[in-house]
Formats: sequence, C-alpha cells, structure tokens
Amino acid sequence: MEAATGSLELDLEPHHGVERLAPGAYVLRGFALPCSSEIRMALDRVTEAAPFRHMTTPGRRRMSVAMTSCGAFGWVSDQRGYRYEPVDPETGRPWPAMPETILRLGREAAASAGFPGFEPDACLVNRYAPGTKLSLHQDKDELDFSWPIVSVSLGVSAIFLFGGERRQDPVARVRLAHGDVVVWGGRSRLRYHGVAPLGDAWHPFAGPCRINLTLRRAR
Ligand code: MD3
Ligand code: FE
Repeated sequence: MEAATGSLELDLEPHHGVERLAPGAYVLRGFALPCSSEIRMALDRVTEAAPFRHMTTPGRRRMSVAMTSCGAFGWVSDQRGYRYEPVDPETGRPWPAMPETILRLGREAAASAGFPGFEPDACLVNRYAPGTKLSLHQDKDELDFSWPIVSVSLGVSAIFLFGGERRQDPVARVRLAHGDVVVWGGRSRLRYHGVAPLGDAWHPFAGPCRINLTLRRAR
C-alpha cells in the first residue's frame, strides 16, 4: 500500500482464486456464494412462470434431468431435435426474463476468467434428483462458439465428467459443490461433458437436489 502517493489498493471483496481445469476452462470456487439467497428467490419466480419439466430426446427418450429456462431464449428438446426458442412450448409464453442477479453473476464470472463483454441471452436451469445423470454430450446448439458457457452449481454436490474433443477420449472427474462457478470457453468450449448419477445427500439450497444454471449466448 502506498498511502503517501495516494495509490490505495481496494480490497473490499474476498478474493477468489481462479483455478484452471484445462485450456479455456476455469473454476471459480464459491464465486456464487455471496448471491446464493438472491438466486434462490429469483429461481422461485422463474419456475413459477416456467415450471420444471422432463423433455424428450429426438430419439424419444425422457431426460432424467428436469429443466426450464429464463432469458430471451430457452433450450428445447423434442422429437424434432434440439434448439433455442423464444417461447416456452409448455406455456405458450415467452420464457421469464433473466433475473438481474444471475445476469450479473454470469458477466462477472466470464470477465474474471478472461472473457469480457459476455452478455448471456439464455439461462438453462437443470434440476437433478438423487440418481439423475446427464450423459456425455457436446453443447453445440449455440451460434458462436467463441463465447464461453458459464455454469453455476447449487445445492447437493455432483461429480462432473469432463471429456475431450472426441466421445471416446478419457474423462476426468471433477467435484462441483454449492456455489462453484465454471467458465468453459476457448479450446474447452466443445469438449464432451456430463454429470455422474447424483448421490443421496441433502443441502439447504434445494433439499435432496442439485440445481445447475448454464448461462449461454444462444444467438
Ligand atoms: C464443458 N449441464 O446443461 S454444467 C448442460 O451440471 C450441461 O447440469 C451440466 O452440460 C450440469 O448442457 C454441466 C458444466 C458445463 C456446461 C457446458 C460446457 C460444462 C461444459 C460446455 C463445454 C464444455
Ligand atoms: Fe452441456
């Protein structure tokens, strides 16, 4: 600190370390903790307007993850395929707006990982009950892969499966706990990933469930 020259360092917020998982993939442990109760209330408003539902894959399989969305676009899967839509097919209404607290978290996490200017227009909300898993897949329904995806883990911890660029590549296992934020960009943006079956546990945020938010630039 340089009190005499007036160059004071501002250090009001606790400092979060940014841990690199892989080129372009950064874990911000606990980054969402300061706003978790605001997110909890915001999610109640989102799921009141656009309730969680189990979508169907193009191969007619029911997904075990319950999903909804907020923002200008929501992610939809049905027999016709995967895509982003401005209207929720269940309610016939536009998806609920992205809550300001979630939008701000997404911008700040992306900037902290070296992606300034990220303005998500879609937030997919995934809910995992005990035993729910998400099979290995790539996220490629977005227009521009130069934008990262920001994921926010809430509630019960999960083992995240982080593969490579090909489905058969080896898979690393990473535990993601309540409040952890991961930014997936650059060379990691198109890597295969999934979630191992959720264990039986309890967390005050969502009881037996894990909630994951993924903030995306869809268009
Ligand atoms: C790595 N969700 O919604 S978030 C999904 O925990 C999804 O609900 C998981 O995969 C979940 O599509 C994982 C972490 C994540 C999200 C996007 C990625 C990891 C990623 C894109 C590229 C590489
Ligand atoms: Fe994904």
